[in-house]
Amino acid sequence: MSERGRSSAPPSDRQALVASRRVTATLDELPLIARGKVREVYDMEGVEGIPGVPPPLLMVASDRISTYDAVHPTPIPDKGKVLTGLSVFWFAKTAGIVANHLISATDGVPDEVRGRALVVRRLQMLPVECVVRGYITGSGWKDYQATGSVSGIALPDGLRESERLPEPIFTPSTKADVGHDEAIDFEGAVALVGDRVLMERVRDASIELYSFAAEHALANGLILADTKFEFGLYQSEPAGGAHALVLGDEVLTPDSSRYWPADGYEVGHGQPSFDKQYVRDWASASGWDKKPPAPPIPEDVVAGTRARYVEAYERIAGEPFQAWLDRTAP
Ligand code: Q0Z
Repeated sequence: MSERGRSSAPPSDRQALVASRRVTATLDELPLIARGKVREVYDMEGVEGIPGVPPPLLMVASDRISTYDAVHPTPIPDKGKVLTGLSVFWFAKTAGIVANHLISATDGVPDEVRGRALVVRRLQMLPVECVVRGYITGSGWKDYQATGSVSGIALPDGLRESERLPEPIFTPSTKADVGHDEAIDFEGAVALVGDRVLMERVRDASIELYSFAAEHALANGLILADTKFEFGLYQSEPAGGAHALVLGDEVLTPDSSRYWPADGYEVGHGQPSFDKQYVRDWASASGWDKKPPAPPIPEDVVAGTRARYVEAYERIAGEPFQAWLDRTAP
């Protein structure tokens, strides 16, 4: 007999909660708590209420795409599903390095966002972006050219653009609410987090995650030039329990990382983005001044870009993208 049916005693608060909730809410019933350029976070409070355990969150990836920091009005079909599938792949592959926030890609996920949403544990996020670089490019290349260092780490003389570094480096940044994150050194991260030993664990886990992923990617024809992680603390007990370090947000996706095709890699200049290069090339040639609003993307560029995202999934996860769609279908 069911838990509710067994007793004639009045239901406990817990039983009332369980009995009153629907198994899965629809998206419009959930409070939006954070919105990024291409993703949203919803509060699942009341959906899975367990006294003493913080209610989970729902992270939803859209099909929106940004180039040059501006979001285009044209979606890339399945981009949100590719990125969500890749995050899940990496969460599973790296769970032995560090715990992560993933609860489920199916249970509790509203039908309308199946495949592109994850139910995750609510964390107390650390106020630093944990960037790891294995190659010298982007803002790291600019800083190196200006100072010979990145994030307070002195690098060898004579590095050329896009060159592989002797070893991966941890180059944290602040989390800006608006505008760009500001590069800081390790001591700056320690000051923000307020716990040196914790920050050392975060740095070491970040470098281990990057090294593992870069090796896997390269074996599949992709260079992982750099990536960004976000960590949080999870209080497992209702009160007074230990705070566990947990990997959150999205991980090792093309939106949080720079993936380059290994084929054609050449030092001495910038490398094409594995996923966004068609859009960037088209946007540059279109005469757009790269200031918002971003222009609509033509059909053939959308199709080519979608194919690159699917190819990234299949190369990294080592399975047809259809397998992800099948596993997460309502
Ligand atoms: C991450 C963000 C996004 C906008 C909140 N597990 C967690 N616990 C608590 N907070 C977060 C997470 Cl992932 C959390 N963000 C960043 C993500 C849209 C902002 F999809 N915000």
